[in-house]
Amino acid sequence: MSTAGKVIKCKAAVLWEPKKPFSIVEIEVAPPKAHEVRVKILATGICGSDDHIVSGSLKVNFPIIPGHEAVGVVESIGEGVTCVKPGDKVIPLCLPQCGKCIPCKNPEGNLCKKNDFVEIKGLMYDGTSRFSYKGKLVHSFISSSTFTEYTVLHEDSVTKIDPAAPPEKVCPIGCAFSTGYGAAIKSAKVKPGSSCAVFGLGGVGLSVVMGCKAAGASRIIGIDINKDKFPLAKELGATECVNPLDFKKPINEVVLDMTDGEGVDYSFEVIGRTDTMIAALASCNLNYGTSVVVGVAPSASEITFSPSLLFTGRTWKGSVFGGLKSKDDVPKLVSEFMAKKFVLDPLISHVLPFDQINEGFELLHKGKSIRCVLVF
Ligand code: PAD
Ligand code: ZN
Ligand code: ZN
Repeated sequence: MSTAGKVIKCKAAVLWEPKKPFSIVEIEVAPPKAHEVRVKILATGICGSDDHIVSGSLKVNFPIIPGHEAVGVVESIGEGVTCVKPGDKVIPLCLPQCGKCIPCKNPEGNLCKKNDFVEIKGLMYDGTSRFSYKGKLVHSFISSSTFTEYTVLHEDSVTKIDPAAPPEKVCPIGCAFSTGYGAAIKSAKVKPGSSCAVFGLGGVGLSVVMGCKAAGASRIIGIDINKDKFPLAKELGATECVNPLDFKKPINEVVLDMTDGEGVDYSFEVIGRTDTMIAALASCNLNYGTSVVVGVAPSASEITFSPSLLFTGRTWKGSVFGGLKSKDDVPKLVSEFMAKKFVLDPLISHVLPFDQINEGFELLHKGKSIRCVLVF
């Protein structure tokens, strides 16, 4: 029996407040309105950004259904949707691409005006939600919400992918991989033969390492306080790894020592801490170095730093979704993965049934997982 046009009751992991476990409850998912798409989620990864909601460092509206790195299949479409049809395999886009706004039209831009990144409202474009629990509104997260059996996306926030792509393997393309790989290739434009330092070797940081390697960097220094991350970082392209806890001096001085006082050509902060953002900046060459902020710092945080860090010529920039155009680039990356141009398997450390979402977050907190993928 078709579910199109009807409310679907399904399981979802709802967070009622920060610092509490998810509760798996039966929610109601309204049918898609015009230009919206209802998607059945097949697999979803747990990202550091989801954990920022759990820890309370990211300001969002509660109750909320987090999750934004996933693969699903279109269940039904609203009026006027032409980009996908029921049965299509898709990746939800946490960063939309409407194709019409100024950043979308600018070849260097990707922060579509329809984004829910800058001020996270957790609502559809019309200011309502398609999720409810016992009549109470439940918010979505960055245009996606994938910790649920069914979600509703605006057509700007969904892209069709190769139907043969294995869901639990390609879901990191929905966030971690695109963010990290793009940060190296598109945002930093890492050059062949250059040196790089990657602060934080989680799913996103390891994807930066892969991007630096693909761009031809000759030296890639991996930095993490959890040395268990080092073997995989080396397998994926890090030429050496250092643990800041092993040194008495600040990590940026360690990086300078490792590079004859010059610093690296490119550094990346992929943790989400203000102190490591400054350390990453100070680790790159004082004249022509570029430092890219990928990590999401706590909502209320601010940075104080000496302007001399920039005065000498450094470039300091941020990168959202790796600077990529989500709707255009995600299907291309899936095709490249299918053509074996890069690997994703090493990023997926655990696959768990959706019901074990709290165990998945525990693995992340204990530093044991890279990407834990939840399957339905
Ligand atoms: P993760 O928690 O898997 O990885 C973070 C890593 O940082 C872990 O390996 C930690 O051990 C390490 N770490 C923690 N503290 C320190 C420290 N003081 N010094 C060195 N290493 C440390 O997270 P992730 O890889 O999923 O995400 C990383 C960040 O990227 C996080 O802040 C997330 O919100 C952000 C992100 N940004 C975008 C974007 O578009 N800019 C997209 C996705 C994720
Ligand atoms: Zn993410
Ligand atoms: Zn746009």
